[in-house]
Amino acid sequence: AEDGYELWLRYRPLAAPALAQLQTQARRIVLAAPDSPTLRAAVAELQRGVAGMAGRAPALRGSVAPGALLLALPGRAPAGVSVDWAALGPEGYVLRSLVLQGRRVTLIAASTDRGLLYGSFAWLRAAQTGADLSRLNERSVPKVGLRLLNHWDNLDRHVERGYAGASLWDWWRLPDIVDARYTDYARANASLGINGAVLNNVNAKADSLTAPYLAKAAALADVFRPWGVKVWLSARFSAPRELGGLKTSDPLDPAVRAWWQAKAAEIYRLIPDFGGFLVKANSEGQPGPQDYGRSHADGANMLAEALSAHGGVVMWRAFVYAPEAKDRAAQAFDDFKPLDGQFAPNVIVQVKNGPIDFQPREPFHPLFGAMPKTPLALELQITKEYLGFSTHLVHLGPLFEEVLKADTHHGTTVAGAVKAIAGVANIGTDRNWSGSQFDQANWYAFGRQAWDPDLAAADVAREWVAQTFTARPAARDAIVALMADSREAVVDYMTPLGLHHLMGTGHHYGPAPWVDNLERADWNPTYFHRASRSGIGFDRSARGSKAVAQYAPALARSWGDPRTTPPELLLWFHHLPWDHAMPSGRTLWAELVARYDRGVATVDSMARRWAALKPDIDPQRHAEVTAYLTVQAREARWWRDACIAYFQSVSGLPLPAGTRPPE
Ligand code: GCW
Repeated sequence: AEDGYELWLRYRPLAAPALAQLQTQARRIVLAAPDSPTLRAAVAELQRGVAGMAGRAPALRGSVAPGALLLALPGRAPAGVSVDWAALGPEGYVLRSLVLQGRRVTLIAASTDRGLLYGSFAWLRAAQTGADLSRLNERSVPKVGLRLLNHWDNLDRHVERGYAGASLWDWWRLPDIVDARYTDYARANASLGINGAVLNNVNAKADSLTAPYLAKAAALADVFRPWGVKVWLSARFSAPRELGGLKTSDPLDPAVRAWWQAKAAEIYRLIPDFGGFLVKANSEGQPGPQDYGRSHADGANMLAEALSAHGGVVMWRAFVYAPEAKDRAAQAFDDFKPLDGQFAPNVIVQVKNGPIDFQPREPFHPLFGAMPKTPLALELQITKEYLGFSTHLVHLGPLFEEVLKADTHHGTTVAGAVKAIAGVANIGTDRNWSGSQFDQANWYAFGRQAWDPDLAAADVAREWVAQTFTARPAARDAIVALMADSREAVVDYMTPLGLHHLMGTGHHYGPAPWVDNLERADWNPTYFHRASRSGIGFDRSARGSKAVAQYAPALARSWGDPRTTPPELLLWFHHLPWDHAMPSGRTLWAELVARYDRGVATVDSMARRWAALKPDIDPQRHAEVTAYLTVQAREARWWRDACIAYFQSVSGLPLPAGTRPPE
């Protein structure tokens, strides 16, 4: 059945002439490298892929012959192979068609087993996407060394903000029962170059650090290891008190430090390549160093000390906001920027892409580029907490691209300013892993764009479509276009023009711009949009919260003035009268309504274009996507009509001339 279980590793039979080409290019596999679990994984994957696409698996042979796939490490490569091995680093690879002693072969070369694994997946990707396998010449080196999934998975298998079933990790049956699905999970990640997974929720339970759970985590680590995926854990800061029976978890207390050191040693005995801890501290009620009057740096450094002897890393999250802050968007910068230079070398400060919380559109977070002495991680959300869950078709590649390539004006892009990229996973026990077919593309885009932030989202989407739905150019490109349009559509029908956080309380699904009575003011949609009789928007300019001054001077200047702020961010930074003149010639009010309408129209067009693709897609997946698009078209209207009606009730303005009344 075409249920999507195989993700982008489908390896369906190729048609002529691609079939003949693959058969000539993959007649045997030759290893110029010592045997290892990772190489066995690579060879098994190549055999599986070729068997699927060409009907016959190439055997592993000792000698080079025409049509060989030659996997080579430095010092083992046959004469005639010249590769700049050092430039490949620990993960890069080369794919090259070449003639070796008169035989045409394909070289997959890397400095490490893991590089060969990534190169093997790249070759399979080339085969699945219809590349000319006789003329390969590709060299790829990841630009960011740590590329992690963050699972917000609880130990009871509920996934916080998860819309794809339960947690994959069957804690009850582990460590003795090891589901084959864990291997498929690791394969999928390896195919994208994802090299780490934080198994448990950042809203962590101390239990995950107890001996029984560590044994379970170790069993997963054993499965993931050949595929180059390291296990990490979220650590609860109060664990010394909760588990160790200590009176305190004060990071400067010697007994607390000793507890964490012993805990780290225990973990590394079980998981020698353990990645490290991810920590959410003093954020949304989680315990942290501030409970003891200590700083984020004190807390992070104490854990870093415990991990450093083992080569481990602390990812310390910067997602903090207190009810007292006058602008929630400004707080992380205010708290963390002064700590620049105070963190231990194995601490990475993990910053969400934007200063609020994974909205359909945010400006990039002002900490990027602003903490030159501190390694930073970029945290993206693959699960679509604020973008219609797994029900709405929203492709995140363009959102990821926007933030990765954003110029911080501190001399680097956001991608250039980070040492790690983390994605909050959208994976669960659903047969299709991600809750919907198209949500698989968000996992895919995350991995590929984290590996190479310079990639264009559309190119990555094209690869994904070719490997999943169809490689036929016309249909493939129609799907890619639909995916590309989907991101701006959700911005338009939920939160256009820089509006943010208008979603229903708690669950964050559907519109609720009217909510103004939550226990914390900074959770209310009215806090964010500030609509009144006179205008709308959050003033973060010099006249308002001044948060715009957290950006580099050139940006602070242009975003500090409504005339030079792009319409996409206008109401993020400014509070403006309803009749403010927009570049389109419309008033702000008319522009807002036009954008909501445009969002609905785009979803309708996506549904029409998908319907026209029926002959190109298998019935099961075509019907599944159609059903979701029907919901999305209805809910885009719900968003538009509720928001416009609410803003009208506040502004007292009539609908702009020419606006269709709600259906
Ligand atoms: O996006 C918000 C979510 C919380 C989440 C928190 C965070 C894990 O609503 O569910 O908690 O952010 O990122 O810590």
